[in-house]
Amino acid sequence: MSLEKIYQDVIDGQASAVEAGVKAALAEGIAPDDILRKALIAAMDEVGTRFEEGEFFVPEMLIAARAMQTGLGVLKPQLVAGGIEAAGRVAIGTVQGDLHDIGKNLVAMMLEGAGFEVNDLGVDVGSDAFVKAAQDGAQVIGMSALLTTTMSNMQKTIAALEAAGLRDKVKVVIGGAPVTQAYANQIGADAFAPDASSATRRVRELLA
Ligand code: B12
Repeated sequence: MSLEKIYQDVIDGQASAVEAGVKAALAEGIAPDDILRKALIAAMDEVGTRFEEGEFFVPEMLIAARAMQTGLGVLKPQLVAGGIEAAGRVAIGTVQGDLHDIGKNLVAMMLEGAGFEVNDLGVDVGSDAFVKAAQDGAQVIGMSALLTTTMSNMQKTIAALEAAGLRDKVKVVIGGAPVTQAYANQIGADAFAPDASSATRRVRELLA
């Protein structure tokens, strides 16, 4: 099974072909990380480019995203294998107004794989729900945003944590395509990570 075939099937939104392709690639011994990066994530990048260029519209983006999620589902056991000790408690969600969850799900999976207990709050998560998660014992709050228009809701959550007297009790890590280290500094987040594997590293560092 070639990675190019899986890549193309994601772009074409062929979920069952992606499922079969990922299974075949794993059976052939192709590294899960290569399948993830070179086929699934690379395809979503291409979908984003086509959307920007006006070649793809929301429906195409949506069916490609479904195909990607199907592939991720097959990879999940491989990505989370090996986690044993409870390394800490993380609550993660996509901020209010934002429905993108593929990246957030991937970060959640990698954290689980690294032994963290993950409370996935889902998408369109308001400040109150993040505050509640911190009150319920999360040591780290992870926020994802894919839209420049929803990024500012990260800052709102940080303000809400401060208002609830919780800011010094939890660490805040942020990510998502438009988010940068500079933005994290600007809003007073404790860490930023550009991808799921570095997210795990950063969360480990925060709790060390
Ligand atoms: C798939 C997709 C969709 C799907 C989402 C399906 C789903 N279940 O997630 C659908 C079709 C629903 C969608 C809708 C929209 N989308 Co859209 N979408 C995308 C697309 C193509 C891919 C995103 C993706 O999944 N990437 C793959 C994952 C793995 O990458 P990632 O999310 O960046 O995550 C990684 C890192 O960022 C990081 N990370 C992510 N989260 C976190 C969290 C933490 C704590 C940490 C540490 C790290 C981290 O780690 C992840 C793994 O490595 C992007 C283009 C792109 N290249 O980003 C556009 C894009 C994000 N969408 C865009 C737009 C405009 C929209 C819409 C407004 C379109 C419309 N007119 O309706 C709507 C908004 C809906 C809403 N309210 O949220 C724009 C945003 C432009 C902007 N600057 O704001 C983009 C960039 C496309 C473009 N090039 O124009 N979209």
